[in-house]
Amino acid sequence: MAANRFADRMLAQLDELGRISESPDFLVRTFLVPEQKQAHERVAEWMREAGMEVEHDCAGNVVGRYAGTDPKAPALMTGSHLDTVRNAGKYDGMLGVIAPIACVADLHRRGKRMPFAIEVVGFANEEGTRFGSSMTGSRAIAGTFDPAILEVKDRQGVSMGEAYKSFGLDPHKVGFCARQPGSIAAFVELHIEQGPVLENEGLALGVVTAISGARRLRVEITGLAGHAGTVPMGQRQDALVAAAEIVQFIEERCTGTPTLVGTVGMLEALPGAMNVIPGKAVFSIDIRAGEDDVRDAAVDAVMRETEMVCARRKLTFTVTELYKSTATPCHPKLMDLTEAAIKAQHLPTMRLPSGAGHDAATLAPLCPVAMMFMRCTRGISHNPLEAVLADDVELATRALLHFIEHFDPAFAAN
Ligand code: HGY
Ligand code: MN
Ligand code: MN
Repeated sequence: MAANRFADRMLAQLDELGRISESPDFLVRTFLVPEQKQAHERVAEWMREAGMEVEHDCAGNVVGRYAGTDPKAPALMTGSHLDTVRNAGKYDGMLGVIAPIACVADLHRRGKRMPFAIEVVGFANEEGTRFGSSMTGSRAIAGTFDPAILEVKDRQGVSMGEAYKSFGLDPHKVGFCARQPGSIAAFVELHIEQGPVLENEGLALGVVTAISGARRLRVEITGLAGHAGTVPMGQRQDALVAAAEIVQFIEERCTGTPTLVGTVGMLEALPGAMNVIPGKAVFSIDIRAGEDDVRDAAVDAVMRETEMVCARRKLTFTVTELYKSTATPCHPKLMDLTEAAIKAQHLPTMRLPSGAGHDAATLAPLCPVAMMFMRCTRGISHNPLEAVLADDVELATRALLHFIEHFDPAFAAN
């Protein structure tokens, strides 16, 4: 067991954040809700205690900055997201914010400054749980925020723009927190693997090679609501049965191709009564792959199938693309530094791709990126059973601190 410099306090902080939820029954902390403010303010306190200047930026991120000795040097940015899915675990995202705060606190305690500033970001809306559209906070910082997304509405019909106003932020200023190219030397993110590979290999930490690109769409199929008892089976325009055919097709089309995955996470039959033939079906599609062309070919196939099913059943449909990210490679020299940082903890390691999306991928247009994965128990995530080992948390934080203390902002040129 590694002596405990970091893990005990970090696990207590993660437990505390895990209790800040919109539901008393499970962890859910979405976007532009009071619980986001509560969590961000708590994180801001920990950032200040660690010697950082803190800002709640115009996109809703919380940003801590630990100045370096050379104010002209580009900063090293690190962090992850503070929002969650519904019925979430308490390490997905939050670990990657609490760990760098612990690293900076350690530098601060030693009175050490790096030649570059360190920025720790708690990103808003990485998951997209409330509006479907995700990565808002990191897109804003990367300078790729699309204001059209402000029109997207949540299940209550509240648009993201209105939610920004209710939260106390000006929706027209979300893009103002974009960083100047060259001002950030690199971004590194510590995150649980959310899969079983490290645990199966008996490894605590891994080096991420690339982050899969995802596409998220919302499909709305319209048929004809009718009486469940009187309309003969051959004369129905049942939107839900059509959706079911398409869901089945998605599984078939996405099975058997390495790194290609397809998921329907949300499906709603409307009007939603037991004795009414669904006149409308609304469902989500999430398709990802390590290569964009593999993913896009699958999306195209699903769209063709949707057209055929709806034509055959005399239904209409609309498709809204909510999110699209490209597959993102991590920078080779940052992968080497990540690997060296893990090996400095006297640990074996491996390199592996990320099937999950991360803020790191969104920041790639701004600067080179790296990710370090930490084992999670049975690879479970997006689930309250998400769990980690204290020893791994300790070793991951030490490795991240090693990365920070050995980082050279001019790495790409050397
Ligand atoms: O969906 C994802 O890959 C991430 O959890 N946002
Ligand atoms: Mn997640
Ligand atoms: Mn995550």
